[in-house]
Amino acid sequence: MRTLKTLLVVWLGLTALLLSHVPAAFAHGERAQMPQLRMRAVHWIDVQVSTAKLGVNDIVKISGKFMPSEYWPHHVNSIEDTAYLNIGVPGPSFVRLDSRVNGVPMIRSTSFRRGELYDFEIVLKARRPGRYHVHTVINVEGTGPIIGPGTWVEVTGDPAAFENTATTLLGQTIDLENYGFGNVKWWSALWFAMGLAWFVYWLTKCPIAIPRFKRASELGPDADQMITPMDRRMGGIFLALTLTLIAGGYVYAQEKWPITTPLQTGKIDVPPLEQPTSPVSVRLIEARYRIPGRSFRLELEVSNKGDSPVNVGEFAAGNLRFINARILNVQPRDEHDLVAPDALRVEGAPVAPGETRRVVLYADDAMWETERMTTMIASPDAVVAGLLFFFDGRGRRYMVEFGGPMIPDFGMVKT
Ligand SMILES: [Cu+2]
Repeated sequence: MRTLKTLLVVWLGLTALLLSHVPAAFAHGERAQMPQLRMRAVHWIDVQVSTAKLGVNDIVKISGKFMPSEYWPHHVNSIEDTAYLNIGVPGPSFVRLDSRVNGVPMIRSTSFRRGELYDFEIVLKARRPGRYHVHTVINVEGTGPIIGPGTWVEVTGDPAAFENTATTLLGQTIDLENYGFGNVKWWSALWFAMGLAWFVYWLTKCPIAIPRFKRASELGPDADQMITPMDRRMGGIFLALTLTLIAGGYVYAQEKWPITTPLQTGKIDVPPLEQPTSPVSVRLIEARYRIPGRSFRLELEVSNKGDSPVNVGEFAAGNLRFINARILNVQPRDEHDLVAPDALRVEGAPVAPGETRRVVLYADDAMWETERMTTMIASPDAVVAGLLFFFDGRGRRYMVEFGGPMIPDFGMVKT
């Protein structure tokens, strides 16, 4: 027994020691999501955050485009069923004033079609000071949150100065920070008091709790004798009081607020954006991930039906962006922006007008490892997808999605 106690004390001490040395965690789960889900769910494009620093009550707008992948994994519920555009931040640090997809208000859920392009804008008002990693999110029913790129946003100022008023359809201005809070407190206290009174009444009885249960089990069908006429009377009083409070509360609310509208839970339709037909088409010949080099190699057949030669400027997959520095200059916005400004090597391009040729891409960067994308090699469904951004001689951009099986390369066999 003594040894056991000593062991327990040592174990508790060690646990406390370990816990006290855990470094502060800044990520909040974006890396925990399966890489296939990140690569094959939603492609986020040109996401902009209007400001990285603002005061309490100030507005920040998050806008951009997204495209649900054609390669959406079939083992999870589809974005074509029920989806909701959202923002992922820790705690109630902002309030959302407006969110729109292709101009349609996103108060309700909707569905998005795979392979289509959508424009979004979300308007937030800063509520609490702090530094937040703000992510776009699409919640898909049955699948969970599909997380978009994150940006650090710093909020300064006095939290007490926060204002959040709204005008109702009847023209009344209300403060959403505390509207109806008095009612919530009063009703909670009342029901708590009722419950407590009921509990205290039965505490005065003898025997109570487990001895009473034992006694009732012993008596079997005769256990009803334990209930006195006084118990029945108290039960009746409590029942009448409860029903009166419920009915009275209902009548009072009807009198005081005769006009109410129910919360809207229906679905709303969003027509996708018109997409111009792209002159560039792509067929994936082979995707390979070379583990020792953290190198993703894509072999593609690219056809150019346009009038100007095209080259690949960017390859984006799972919120990681690999840039071909010869074509594009993109720098990370902050220390956690997943952009590799010079990590895309292109062989076999540009592709001349009317030409179809083999193009090989190498996206080599430690981000594959640090963002935990490499666990895709452990998946029984190792299909990858991503977006390629082609640019022609006149600076026009064409987006093309590709997808297909990925072969891991352990660096053991010379190919
Ligand atoms: Cu984050």
